[in-house]
Amino acid sequence: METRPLKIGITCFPLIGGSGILATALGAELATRGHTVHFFSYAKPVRLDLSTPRIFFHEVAVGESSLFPCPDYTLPLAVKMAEIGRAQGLDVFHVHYAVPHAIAAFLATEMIGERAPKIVTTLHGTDTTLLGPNPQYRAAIEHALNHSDAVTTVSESLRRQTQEMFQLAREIQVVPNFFTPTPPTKSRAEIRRELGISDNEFLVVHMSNLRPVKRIDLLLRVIAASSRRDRIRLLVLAGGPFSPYESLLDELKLRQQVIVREQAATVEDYLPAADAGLYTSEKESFGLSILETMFFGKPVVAFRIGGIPEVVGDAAYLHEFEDIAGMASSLDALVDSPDTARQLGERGRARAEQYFSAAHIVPRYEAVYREVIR
Ligand code: GMT
Repeated sequence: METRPLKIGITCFPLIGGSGILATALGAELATRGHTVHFFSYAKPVRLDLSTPRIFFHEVAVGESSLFPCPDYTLPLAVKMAEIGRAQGLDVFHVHYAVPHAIAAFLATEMIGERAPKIVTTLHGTDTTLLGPNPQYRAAIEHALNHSDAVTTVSESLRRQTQEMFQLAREIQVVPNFFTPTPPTKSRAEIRRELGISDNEFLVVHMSNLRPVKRIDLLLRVIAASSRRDRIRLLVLAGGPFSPYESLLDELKLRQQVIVREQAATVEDYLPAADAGLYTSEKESFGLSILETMFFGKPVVAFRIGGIPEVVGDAAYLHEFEDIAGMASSLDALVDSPDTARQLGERGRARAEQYFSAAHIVPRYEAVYREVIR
């Protein structure tokens, strides 16, 4: 198999969300391994460092025309991907999400014609769980998947759901997500001091974009149900507005317990201060935030849904969806026994390093690329 460095186009969403974060980290890892990576998005992905050698970013302006009923992104994206794909002789378009990215990649390769880049589509969840059942999108997603040269999902659970949802005449490979923690810039004590957390308080962290699927209502109810609630503080690192949950804070009398930091891009600056992670999503194809929490050796409490069991194995406390009392008693157990918390956290860290490090996962994507261009 040839081993020359590849030219890879990565198309992703730029916001704080697992898929964009994963795509950005993947691009950075690929570049350090000698490949050239061209990012396409409507804004610079939040964690993208443009000073990294061999990384380029192509901003795509959303199309506005008085002829259209609403702005259009897919066609300008396809045009930009075709232009750069042709000019740079890209080998692969690795698109994160079928809608609209794989559709744009399909159009771009049609425009380029012969020698067009191969298409690798990675599904992160929503294409299958939210858009798949929607008849306005389903056939387009199916078409984009069937016309990709390879399709990957981030968990076995999502692979199964995708096969059930669509008529696919193709294999799907599972390539799980990875994470590389960067060294924190502040000590645990410093961060706790800044957050106003005292030594005998137990800091629970939750990181997400707060979409409805993250079930922030349940998150707050678990804290409220804990018999150790007076010793618990909850830090929400929010990739979206917290305002819809303010009234619930008052209803549950949790205002003193909850600290919210909106748009916190660098989780490393907070995770060392935490004692546990709490995740209450009703759907989660992987749970990159959970993996990030594990990498910092913090025990995780979550629901047994989607891809979460594949990520945590036996290194977390998992409960049936909506078992608030069960989750609260797991939190209590961690508050009461720092040794248990430490051991569970260390087991999670070991599992994260063993199965979900860049060294383990990035070569699997490289193998997918080599396979499709072979
Ligand atoms: O979960 C979100 O709201 C964001 C979304 C995204 O695209 O960034 O996350 C999805 O992709 C992540 C990275 O693969 C996964 O860790 C998340 O589990 C997945 N979200 C869902 O399936 C709801």
